[in-house]
Amino acid sequence: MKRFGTLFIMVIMICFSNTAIAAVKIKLGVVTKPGSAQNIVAEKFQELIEQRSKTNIKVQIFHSGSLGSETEILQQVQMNTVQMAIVTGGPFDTFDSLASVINYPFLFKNYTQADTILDGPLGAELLKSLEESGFKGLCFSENGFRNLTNNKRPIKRPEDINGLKIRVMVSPIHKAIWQALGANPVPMPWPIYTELKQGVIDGQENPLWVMEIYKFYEIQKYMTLTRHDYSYHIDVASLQWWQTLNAETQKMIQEAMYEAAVFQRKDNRSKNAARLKFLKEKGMQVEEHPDIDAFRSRVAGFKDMDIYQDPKVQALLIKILDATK
Ligand code: EAX
Repeated sequence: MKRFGTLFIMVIMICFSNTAIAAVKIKLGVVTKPGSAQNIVAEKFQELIEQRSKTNIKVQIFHSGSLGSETEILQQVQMNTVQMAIVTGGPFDTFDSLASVINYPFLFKNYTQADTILDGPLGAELLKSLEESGFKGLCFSENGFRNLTNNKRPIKRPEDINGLKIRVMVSPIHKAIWQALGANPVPMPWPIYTELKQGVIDGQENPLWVMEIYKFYEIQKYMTLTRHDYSYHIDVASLQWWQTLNAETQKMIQEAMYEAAVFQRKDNRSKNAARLKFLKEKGMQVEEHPDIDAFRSRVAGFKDMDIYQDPKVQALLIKILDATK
């Protein structure tokens, strides 16, 4: 009877240690400032997880570059000095070449395709692969489709871009895209307002919310709706840290982050029409119907590029290209 009692207590203890939500403090990094897509995900996640864990889990958001560039944030996540981050797809492809697949130009034609692929098994393949570089990939949120702005001239066709100095993310594939489009691409970490203002660069490309939140309408006259790239964020945790959490805590974090991501994507999409109107009212001259076929044909041979020759990368690219035909 006594032995049975001890066993019973042990079983109860094991159950509790496996189900209790760990008391943890999470440092979460984003490079952008409040109001930005990344911050909306971060704040929603903080709200959900603190509520559900009854504040056992506390989140401190480090934003506006207080932890350095996106590359530097990712390095801190690898070392577990920062536990979580919402980071734009661009800088990821220097950590895991599989990320360059999603940065492929004109890959997703619409949001449904993006959601289906990224929330499905192909997205899961990329998230899993990140473990090799020390990240626990949780899910995807979004910047949105990227558009070109510049301060020199209206752009309708790739020829109009010739020689423009366009800032690109620190990503080999983004650099290659703008080289192929005839620009002089300048890789540079975020933020870039000062460089645009001083004319160190002529233009940049980003989704509409960036032009509004970062007030690019003050310093960029022309915008072209090129939608050349669906810009995603990967919402990650430090793998080293993740492995210290019990299953129940992991599950709660995973679910809260996914809900935050879905909330943010919807929020972002619902605001685009108003943003376009706002930017025009602020005086931006917008080319809404550029010659997209001409842009596409400049990057048509991209799957033969060196970046995509690694068999693992090529295999994922072919699967996604097939699924997005
Ligand atoms: O989200 O570096 C970039 O162009 C990103 O899109 C930026 O972090 C805004």
